[in-house]
Amino acid sequence: MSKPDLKTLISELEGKLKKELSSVGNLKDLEELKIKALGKKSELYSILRNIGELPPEERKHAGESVNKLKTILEEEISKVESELKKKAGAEKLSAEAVDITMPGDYIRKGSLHPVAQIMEEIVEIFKPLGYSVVHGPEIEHEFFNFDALNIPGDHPARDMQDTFYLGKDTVLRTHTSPVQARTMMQTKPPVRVLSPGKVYRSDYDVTHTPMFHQIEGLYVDEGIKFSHLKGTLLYFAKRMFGQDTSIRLRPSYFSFTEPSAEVDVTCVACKGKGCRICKGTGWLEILGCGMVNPNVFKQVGYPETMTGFAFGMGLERIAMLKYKINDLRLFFENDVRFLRQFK
Ligand code: 2NM
Repeated sequence: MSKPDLKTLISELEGKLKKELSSVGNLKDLEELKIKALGKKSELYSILRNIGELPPEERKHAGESVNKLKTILEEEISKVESELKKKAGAEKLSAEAVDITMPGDYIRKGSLHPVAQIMEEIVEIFKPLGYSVVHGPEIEHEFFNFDALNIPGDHPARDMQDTFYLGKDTVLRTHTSPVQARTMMQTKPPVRVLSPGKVYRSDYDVTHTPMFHQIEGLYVDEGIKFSHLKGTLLYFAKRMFGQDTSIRLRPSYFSFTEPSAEVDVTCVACKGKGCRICKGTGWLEILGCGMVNPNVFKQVGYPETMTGFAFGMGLERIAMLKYKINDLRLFFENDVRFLRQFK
């Protein structure tokens, strides 16, 4: 049998490779075929290499036919490649598709801490009376925490036992009244402000924590009387604990107010009949208050004729009464099972 001529060889190779190409089903197999058809070890390449052995007049034609086949194969392969890529892309898309008819992931919403909720609630109650909120530093100078508030140097409240001293004359504020002293020094009356925030006292047992929250109110103008204080507090108590709530004032003492009083509300548990919670009295203490002591006005540079009232309360205590919580420590443990009840 004579050696097949080049033309036959090429057309057989073309037929064979095209057939193989038509049965390739994925990009990996295509890559293998590409190497087999066009690589250094391919039949096509070996034909090309042997062209040098042909008689010179046949070489040109042979070279052209091999190159023509090479171009055809490259084109066919790239056509198949782009089809396979398209197919693979579509498969990937449908595999990754989101089923929008499935129920969504449940995203748990957070909520404010009950003490923060009480704080906001009190601010909202006083807003319609014209009060605005003021803030101040938690690290306070002795002057604002004590002197400006008519608490003298030898007063027991200034003792290391009750107050966290950070330096000779800097303290962690023991109440939010220094914010009000600062406000008075910065603004001319009338002044109507609320100062909510953290306060610190060196005290730690079942009913006391070294940090707790207070809100204090201050109303200063000419002609402010004790009756304004009483009316304001009754309005507050009814909004906070219900319209059927009454208040009772008992005389008390604070160095920054004169006269001073402690305020009780109708017991939230028994509505005044007397129970274990109010120790049979029908009343629960909620805050302290009084007419601002003229010595305070003097300290902040207000005229002698100025009048005003102030009040202050512990937010944890109000939250405990309102939500009927029996253990102060629950506010500080941040157990989500407790906190989730205040959504
Ligand atoms: C209270 C009770 C009574 C009070 C006094 C002042 C200021 F700055 F005007 F002097 N601010 N807050 C005050 C008065 C606070 O808390 C139980």
